[in-house]
Amino acid sequence: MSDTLTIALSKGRIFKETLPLLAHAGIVPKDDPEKSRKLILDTNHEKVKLVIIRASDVPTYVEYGAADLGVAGKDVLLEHGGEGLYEPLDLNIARCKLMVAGPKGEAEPVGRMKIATKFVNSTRRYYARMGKQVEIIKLYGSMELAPLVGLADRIVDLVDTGNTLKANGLEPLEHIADISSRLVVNKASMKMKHDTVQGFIDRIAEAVEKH
Ligand code: PRT
Ligand code: MG
Repeated sequence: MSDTLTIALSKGRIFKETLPLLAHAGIVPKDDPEKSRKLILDTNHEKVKLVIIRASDVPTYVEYGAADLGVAGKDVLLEHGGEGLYEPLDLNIARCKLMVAGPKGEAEPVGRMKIATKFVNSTRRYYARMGKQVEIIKLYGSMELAPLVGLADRIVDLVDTGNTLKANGLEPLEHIADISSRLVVNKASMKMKHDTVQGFIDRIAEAVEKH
C-alpha cells in the first residue's frame, strides 16, 4: 500500500461484520472499539487507519474527505442523498428491511396518517410514490414506542427478525427497501489515490464473493 488510507466505520454490527472483509484485505485493527475509547484505531498497516464514528456520520466523513472510504447502511445513504460519494460495492452485510409497521391487527386510520421515523427522506419519498398524504414526525430512536403512546399511527423502521416489533405489539405492514451495507469512497481519493483505493476495493470485493 503506497498511500495512506483512512476508513470510516461505526461500531456494533457494521464493525463486526466488516472485520472479516478487512482481514481478507490484510488489514487487522490493533484495538477493539467495543473496549477502547479511541476514535482512531491503528492497524497492522502503518498507513491504514480506522476512524470509529456514528453510523449516520459515515457519509459525511467520506464526502468531505476526512476518510477515504467508509462502510454505511443503505438506509443511511438514502437519507444522506449520496452526493459526493462513490458507492462501488454492496458488502452484503448488516442486512435488514426498511418497513412500515403499525399496531397489530389494527385497520388503517382514515385521513392523514402520522408516521414516526428517523428515515424522513425515505419515508417522504415512499408515501409520495404511493400518492398518500401523511404527516412525518422525526424521531431519533425507539420509534416502536410512538404508536403505543399515540404519537403516531405508523412507524418506518428497520426490521431484521421482527422481534422488536412483536415485543411492542406491532407488525410489519409494507416493505419499502432491502437494506445492506455499502462501501463508499471519496471522489477525490478515488482519483488521487487510485491504485491504492482500487486495490482495496478489489480485495474487499473478493472477500464479499467468498463470504
Ligand atoms: O445505534 P446508533 O444510533 O449509534 O446508530 P445506528 O442505529 O444507525 O447504528 P447500528 O449500529 O445500530 O446500525 C448500523 C446499521 O446496521 C444500520 O444503519 C442498518 O443499515 C444496519 N442494520 C441491520 C440494522 C439492523 N439490521 C437492525 N435490526 N440497524 C438497526 N436495526 C434495529 C432496528 O432499528 C430495530 O430497532 O434493530 C431493531 C430491529 O431488529 P429486529 O431483529 O428486532 O427486527
Ligand atoms: Mg442502533
